[in-house]
Amino acid sequence: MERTFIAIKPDGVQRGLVGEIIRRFEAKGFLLVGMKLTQVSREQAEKHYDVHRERPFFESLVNFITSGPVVAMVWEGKGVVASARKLIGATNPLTSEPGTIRGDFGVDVGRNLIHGSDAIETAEREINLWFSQEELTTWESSVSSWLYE
Ligand code: D4T
Repeated sequence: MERTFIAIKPDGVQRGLVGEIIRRFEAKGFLLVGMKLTQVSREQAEKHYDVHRERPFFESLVNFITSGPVVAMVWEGKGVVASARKLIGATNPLTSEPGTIRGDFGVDVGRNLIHGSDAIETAEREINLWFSQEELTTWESSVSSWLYE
C-alpha cells in the first residue's frame, strides 16, 4: 500500500493545529503508520530541502523548519501521495483553495503549515530520511472494509 511523508511545520505546531490536521487525514480514511514530534537538525533540514539548494529561499526554508518542533508522520492508503497534496493545497496559502489545510489556515508562503511528499519516489526518500524502520508500524484498521471495496 502507498505511503507518504507529511510534516506539520513549526508554525502548525505553534498555532495549535496538530489535532486539526491529523483529524483531516484520519477523517479522509488514511492510516497513520508513523509519528513523532521532533526538533530537526540543520543537517537533516538541508537534506530534506536538497532540491531547493540553489533557490533564493533555501536559507529561510532551513531556518524556518529548524526553528521549533515539527510533527513528522507517515500516512498510508490508496493514492495517498497525490491525495495528501490535495488535502494540503497549493504551495502559496493565499491561492490555496478553501477547504484545504493551507487554504483554511495560512496566509504566507513562508508559513504554509505543512509539507507533503510530491511523488511516490520522493515519499520513499523522505520516509527513509525521517524515520527508521523500527519507528514505522504495519497494521490494518478495523474499518478498512468500510473504506475499501
Ligand atoms: P512543501 O515541499 O513544503 O510541501 O511545499 P510544496 O511542495 O507545496 O512547495 P515547494 O516544494 O515548491 O516549496 C518548498 C517550500 O518552500 C517554501 N517556498 C516556496 C518559499 O518560502 N518561497 C517560495 O517562493 C516558494 C516557491 C514553501 C514551501
